[in-house]
Amino acid sequence: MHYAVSDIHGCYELFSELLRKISFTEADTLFFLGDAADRGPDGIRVIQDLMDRPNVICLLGNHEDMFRKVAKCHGKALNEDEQNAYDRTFRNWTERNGGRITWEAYLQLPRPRQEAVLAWIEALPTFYEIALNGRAFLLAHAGVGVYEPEKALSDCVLHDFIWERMDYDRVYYQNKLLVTGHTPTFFIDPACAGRILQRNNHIVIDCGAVYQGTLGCICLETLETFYVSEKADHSMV
Ligand SMILES: [Mn+2]
Repeated sequence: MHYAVSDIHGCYELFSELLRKISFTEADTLFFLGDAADRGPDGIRVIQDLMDRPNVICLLGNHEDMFRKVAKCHGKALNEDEQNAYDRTFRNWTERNGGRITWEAYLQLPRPRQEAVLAWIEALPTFYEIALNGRAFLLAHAGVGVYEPEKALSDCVLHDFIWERMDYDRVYYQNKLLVTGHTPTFFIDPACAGRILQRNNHIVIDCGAVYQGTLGCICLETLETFYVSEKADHSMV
């Protein structure tokens, strides 16, 4: 079976529990839609777990993008413009997006492992298309950006795939299901808090694990949903 999960945000224990819940084996494939780390406690552990699994296909999230921008330039000689851009990204990531805990854990890794993590992030694709059981899926961390009729994938820029909020009231593609994370479903519709949202050919799978303690997952063949929850809420870091 093929499953999709996103926005683990360092919740390693929840992720492990989810894999047990779906009885994930080497015969299955998991799509991970980005934002493995930040805010939650064990981001580097989540990333290394994902790296070590041959049957997990990971996509780039905005948090991986901030991470790579910082890690790539760290310790390098930068000119003034590069230094300013680095400082801005570093502050945005570590102060506003919960990246400090990830960065500190990354710096504890042996150098070759740091390089392997960075190389893994650099190789992440921004979207993935697959057809299963007669349904076409387009998977991306945030989506394909602001709705425009006839907008082609080739018209999308990086920001669309990893940052932009989509319009979930609109059908973007008549014959394709858009599977995305990035925006917790409670933010789109409070009635969907902690649940995967399916409407208008959107499947939004970020159940806000790091905010509300529920990690969701969907089987793409059956559209069956699975959830694991913590007892206590996480506080935002
Ligand atoms: Mn995101």
